[in-house]
Amino acid sequence: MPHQTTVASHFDVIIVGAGFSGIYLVHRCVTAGMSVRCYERGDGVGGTWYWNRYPGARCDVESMEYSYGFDEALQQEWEWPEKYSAQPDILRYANHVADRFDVKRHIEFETEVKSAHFDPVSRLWSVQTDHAQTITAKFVVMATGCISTAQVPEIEGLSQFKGETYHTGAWPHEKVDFNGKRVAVIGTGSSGIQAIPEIAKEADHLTVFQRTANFSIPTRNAPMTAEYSRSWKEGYANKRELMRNSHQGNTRPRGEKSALEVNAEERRATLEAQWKNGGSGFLAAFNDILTSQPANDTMSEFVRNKIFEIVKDKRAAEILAPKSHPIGTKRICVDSGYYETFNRDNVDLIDISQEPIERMTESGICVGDNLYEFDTVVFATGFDAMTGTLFNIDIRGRNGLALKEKWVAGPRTYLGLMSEGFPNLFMITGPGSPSVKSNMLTSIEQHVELVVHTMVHMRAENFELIEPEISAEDKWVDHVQEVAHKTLFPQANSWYMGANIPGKPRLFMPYIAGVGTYRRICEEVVADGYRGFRLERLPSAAAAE
Ligand code: N01
Repeated sequence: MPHQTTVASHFDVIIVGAGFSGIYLVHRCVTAGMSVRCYERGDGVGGTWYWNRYPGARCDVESMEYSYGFDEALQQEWEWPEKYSAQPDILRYANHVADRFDVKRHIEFETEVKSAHFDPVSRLWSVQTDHAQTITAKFVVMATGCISTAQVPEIEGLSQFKGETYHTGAWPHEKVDFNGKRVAVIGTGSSGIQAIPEIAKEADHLTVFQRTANFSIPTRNAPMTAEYSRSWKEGYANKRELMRNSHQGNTRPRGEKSALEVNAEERRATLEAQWKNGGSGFLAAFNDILTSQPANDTMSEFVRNKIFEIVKDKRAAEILAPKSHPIGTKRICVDSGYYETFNRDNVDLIDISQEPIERMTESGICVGDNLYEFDTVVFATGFDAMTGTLFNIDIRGRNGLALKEKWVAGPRTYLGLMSEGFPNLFMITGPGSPSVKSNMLTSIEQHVELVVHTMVHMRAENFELIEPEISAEDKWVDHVQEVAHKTLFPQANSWYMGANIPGKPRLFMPYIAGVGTYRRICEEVVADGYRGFRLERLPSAAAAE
């Protein structure tokens, strides 16, 4: 992708990031007649799907749902090859959409935004990139994604390791060759669980280092059939509406019964049917899996038994069977042959829950007295989620206050959209919104449409600035926590809680009252004259009223 250089130095809107949020934002802003510039550190669009090219990378939301719904022709013409799409197909789709809506000419690729400072005198944001450009804009929209800052743990001696190292979230564009190699994978979250079966097929030997056992459900992926695709396309209008008003931004039915109100036989039959069906919808088999410990225990036990059925080596099965958290309270994983991989002769599993990786040497990884030697080490160690990417940019609002300082005890937003003290700075799927606890595409579309609607409204009404009132923000932050604490989620050391990053404040970041509920709250806020936001006109415009 050719690198473009900004000629103009002022725009109505600066967008940071050209993933699914950034692509749609550019399109909506341009359609609304705004001048817009988008900065993207990669050399192409796609965000998550641009960076996460590891073998086995695949979305766990069905493609018919994990796609834009804003344009009828687009959703009718696009053909997905599989039920759950692989990364290359999703990236192809992102490029198709960006080309179809002529978005790329508004994007400056291979350009990283380093800082964004609000100037209270000009009432503009001043944005600096790593190309030493300074650009001003009335609005800045952070379309930076929720899991976009890859986290490599600080392991003593890592830099001395002579072999190759990779992180799943920053995978090279060229194929990584594991043939004949002794490979280590550190981490067994969604990325590790997808990559491990693929790497095992190729590597001479694979050693998996597991700190926390995770629950994983078979995907049961299949090629898309014409009939299935047609059934979706004929009913898209209704289905999208259903998604927008659903709990998680998808069409998946939620179980109506408690796991405890049925007898053991019926419970097992329901879980067997869901297991056979596959996918993360497994969690929705009953309505109280994430709110009732006894209900959760029944499902956790069912999956543990499945692991014992699949994995032949009982010692490995014991290590793989999760016991440290209720099922679903860490992001549920989906896989294609994950547990089966541990039946292969060329795969070993090392439990590092009690004895962590001590250090790395030139040739490998030390745990206790053992040195394991490798040619390649793959870090599937996750991300500094939801706040990491925002903190990597020096964002300063009124009075020079840094976002990082304001959020020192955890993110503080109103509706996950804005933070007080940072006027005209929007976040797409920010902390405090359904974001990562929903179908991201549904939530992205809602936020993009809301943000653009707000900017258009401000233009029409001569408003210069918008910013949350501190009281509305405080109430929202409390509300997000209150909703989370009615569930089992806070029990797990998850990245939702910031627990995967040493020193990160522990609080539940996404809003989990449901996508439909959240949408209604936002609609009411807007209908009520942007309740909880302060809208300011220029002093001259206000005087003329
Ligand atoms: O990251 P993770 P991920 N020593 O944080 C371990 C989305 N996603 O990239 O659990 C040893 O979940 C860590 O151990 P522990 C999805 O939202 C979606 O896999 O912290 N181990 C854990 O096992 C997902 O949730 C899809 O004890 C260390 C692993 O590394 C999110 O991305 C596919 C360690 C990290 O797991 C992130 O998933 C892929 C250390 N020092 C990703 N540090 C789909 O749509 C960390 N770990 C299917």
